[in-house]
Amino acid sequence: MAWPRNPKTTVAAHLKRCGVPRRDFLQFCTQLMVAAPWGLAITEKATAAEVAREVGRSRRPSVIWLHFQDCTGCSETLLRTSKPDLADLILQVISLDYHETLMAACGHQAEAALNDAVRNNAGKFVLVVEGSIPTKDQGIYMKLAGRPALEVLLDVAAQAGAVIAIGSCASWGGIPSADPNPTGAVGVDEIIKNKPVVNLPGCPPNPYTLLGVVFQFARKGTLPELDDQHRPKFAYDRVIHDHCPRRAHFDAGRFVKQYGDEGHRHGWCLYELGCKGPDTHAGCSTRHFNEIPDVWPIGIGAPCIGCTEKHLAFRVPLFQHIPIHGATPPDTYPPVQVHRGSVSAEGVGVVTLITGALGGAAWVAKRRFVSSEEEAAIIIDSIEKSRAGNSTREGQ
Ligand code: FSX
Ligand code: SF4
Ligand code: F3S
Repeated sequence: MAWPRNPKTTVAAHLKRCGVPRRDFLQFCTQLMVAAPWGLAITEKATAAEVAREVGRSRRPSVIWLHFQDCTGCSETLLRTSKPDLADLILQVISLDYHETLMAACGHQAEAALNDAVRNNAGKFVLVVEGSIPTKDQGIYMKLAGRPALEVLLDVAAQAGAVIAIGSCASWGGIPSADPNPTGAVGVDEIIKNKPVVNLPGCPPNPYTLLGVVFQFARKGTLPELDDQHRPKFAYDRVIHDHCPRRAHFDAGRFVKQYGDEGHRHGWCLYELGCKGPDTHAGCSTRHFNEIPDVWPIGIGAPCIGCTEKHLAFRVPLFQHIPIHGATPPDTYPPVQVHRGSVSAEGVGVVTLITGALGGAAWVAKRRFVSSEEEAAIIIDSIEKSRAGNSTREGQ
């Protein structure tokens, strides 16, 4: 559906026309409140009924969703709710005007659908990007309709009202950027420099974080407060370790030594299996997936891999311990025997490369007067120069 031309076409009017029960809508709004207990303009100090009123008054936000190098897990997390009605409702409250994996169109029809969606909603739509962008070898590792993904991103983002990078891949490269990063995968904010990019890392992230940001933009025209990595503070303000149900076991020195041992069966702390929870900012420990209690990595007995942190996930080996910077078990408890590991030289190289690329690409943002094709070439050139400089330094 296109962006509603009639200003009276609000979320509430649309839901009423579609016969969606108010109870379901209130349930959806309650989930938004759980995902954003503070720091989101539409839920701050509000009751469920007030949130429903705010969201109901919004025009259905137009969302254009681009897929690059990813596993589609971010789309899945949006649609795999425990109750099918809720997934339907999510697709009613937003106007998902383009989404390659959900739409029936393909080929030329899909291209036309993207062009129409961008033209009809120019300046107003929320661009959601899932997946990383390949920049190596002129970006040839991913093409859409014969054009490198990088060019498509530049074109669509230029017309967007807001840009959201959903998932770790779109936020900072994610899995495709793991060493040796064969496609030169980077996140959206290394490409788009002339407007703010909201990063929602997680592999996948909580879908209500996305919906909260989309509705604040739709209702208030603003974005929530972001941290230094452009993540909304309302969802990434705390480390998992501080709100982990296994924390009492950590403090008492009760650690799982291997999968399936007695401690594992009793739900003890996973630190010695490499859990990255003490250094990972995310809300998973209190906001579980699919609205099912305990459906999150640690809840099902797997250590956190730090999927929201670009210095951890796919950089630091799964079973490697991380240093504890905060509280440690009291001396009276058994000590935590750990090998204080460090990030590999390769891992540091990747991070340095990305940082260098970021600086190199920054000046490119000022050059919006060139075509997206030329701009893509300039960005690739700057990233490759940075990469070459990095390898020279490593070889010395
Ligand atoms: Fe997958 Fe999304 Fe991970 Fe990446 O989520 S769940 S690989 S963050 O881009 O599809
Ligand atoms: Fe939970 Fe991991 Fe912290 Fe243990 S180390 S308390 S499992 S976050
Ligand atoms: Fe990711 Fe750790 Fe949560 S791996 S999903 S941040 S528990």
